Amino acid sequence: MFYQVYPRSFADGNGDGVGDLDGVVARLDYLEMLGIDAIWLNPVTVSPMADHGYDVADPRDVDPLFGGMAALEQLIAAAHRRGIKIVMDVVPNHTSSAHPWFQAALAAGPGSAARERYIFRDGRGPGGHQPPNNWVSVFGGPAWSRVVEPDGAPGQWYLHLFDIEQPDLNWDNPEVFADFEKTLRFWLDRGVDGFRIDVAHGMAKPPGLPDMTSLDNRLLRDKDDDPRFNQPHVHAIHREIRRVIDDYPGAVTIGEVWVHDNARWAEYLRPDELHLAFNFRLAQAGFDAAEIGEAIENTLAAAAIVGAPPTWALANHDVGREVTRYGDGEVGLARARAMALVMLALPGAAFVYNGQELGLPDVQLPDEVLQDPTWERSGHTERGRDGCRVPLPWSGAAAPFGFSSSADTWLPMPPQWAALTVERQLSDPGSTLSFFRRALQLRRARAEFAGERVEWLAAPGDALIFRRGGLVCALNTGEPALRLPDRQLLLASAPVVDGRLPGNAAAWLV
Ligand code: TEU
Repeated sequence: MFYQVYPRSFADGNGDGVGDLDGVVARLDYLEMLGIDAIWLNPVTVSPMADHGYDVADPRDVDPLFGGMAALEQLIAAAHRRGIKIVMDVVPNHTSSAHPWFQAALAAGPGSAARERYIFRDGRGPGGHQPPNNWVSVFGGPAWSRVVEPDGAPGQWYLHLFDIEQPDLNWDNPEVFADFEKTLRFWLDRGVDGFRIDVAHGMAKPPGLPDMTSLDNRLLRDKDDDPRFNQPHVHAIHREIRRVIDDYPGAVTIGEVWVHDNARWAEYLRPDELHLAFNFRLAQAGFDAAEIGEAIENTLAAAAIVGAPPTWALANHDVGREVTRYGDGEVGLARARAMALVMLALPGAAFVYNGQELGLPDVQLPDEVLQDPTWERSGHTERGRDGCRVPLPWSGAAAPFGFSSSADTWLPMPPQWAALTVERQLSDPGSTLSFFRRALQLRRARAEFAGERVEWLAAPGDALIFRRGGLVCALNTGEPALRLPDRQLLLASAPVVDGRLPGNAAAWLV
């Protein structure tokens, strides 16, 4: 059970309106009470925060915004005392443009060794005015920006698959891995238990950087025919990473692998590559029995190719919150609770995104507060990911709901969240938080939650019933109530009357 902490939004310890590591330490009792095994921390390393930490200027130090190195050391120690592991985010595909390497590359000019650490190319056409190829940035606009050379002349172009301030590293240069190895060892030596590897299907670029053949909407998504990602020689990089990780028994790697074809996705999980990889199918499925069944089957099948444990997530800081995806309001929340039971019944590793246990929805934010680079880069056509990153409500009746001592939180918190605070929900046995606590407790304690196999039982078209070990999970996505199998009810996401499960609900039976 991983719990994803988005550090900007979890809890603010120093009252600057942005969450930090002291805030996480202060809330460890809460996480312990939830019964999690590990925290995945989104990036806390030194960053100008153009992409909220995914633009790393120093991968071996903690940003002062989050409390600096001392705060992380304290968190590691305090979490370990509670038996909670800490997984950090590492970002090998790119650095920040403020990284000393990139600054040196700008200063050194074309043909220099410093430029060889990134992907600099001359432009095409007269005067080199056209970018080197037609690649687009995941956040919108071209994936190339032109620099001004030290002599003041318009110069070369550099590749950035994400923001302008996130130049892609040149992984064909051995210095790049050598430095990444230093980073991995640096954190492992300080007691970190593993890494979530950002854009783990990136890094390797195809020889000659051929044009993309299809330019249909690739904002915040890609497809398998895309030359920007999933190049075969990325696997050599993962094997090198694994050699380092194997020096630290028990350490784990979790790759962010946006590869849709099962066979190609599974390649990342071969015995000498990653331990785990995110599979986003469940997060992409609508609230529809057939779609959900298909996503589960597919995820299990993909992991089975290499005998790796499957992973499950309904939300994260990129894809948005499932309450909203399932229709928002009461219906969205009911469905999200149902899907929590489905996810937590399945074998493998489950990821809960902070606030999911409170049933938080995405927030419709006004234009003027948006911060995700996607908003600007897409020419204000894509609002970006801020709506799922609003700070967590802890207590009290008005914003900032105990998140911070400052009312000026980095994103505004909606007044309706008074009903969703941790404090309110802890005192209400019918709350989403109480429901999650119970579900997580059962998942940990009950012997029925065992076994790698999922067996499908007969169910009507708008329902799913599966057995895993001694547990049966039933999901009703339709309107009519579903007659549950004749077993003992362990937990349901909505009241079960006379053995009948209402629509938009799920149940666990033993
Ligand atoms: O995400 C990568 C990302 O943007 C994916 O959502 C994208 O759809 C995919 O890579 C396309 O293949 C990670 C982080 O989770 C995200 O927050 C960062 O903004 C991004 O990398 C850049 O570091």
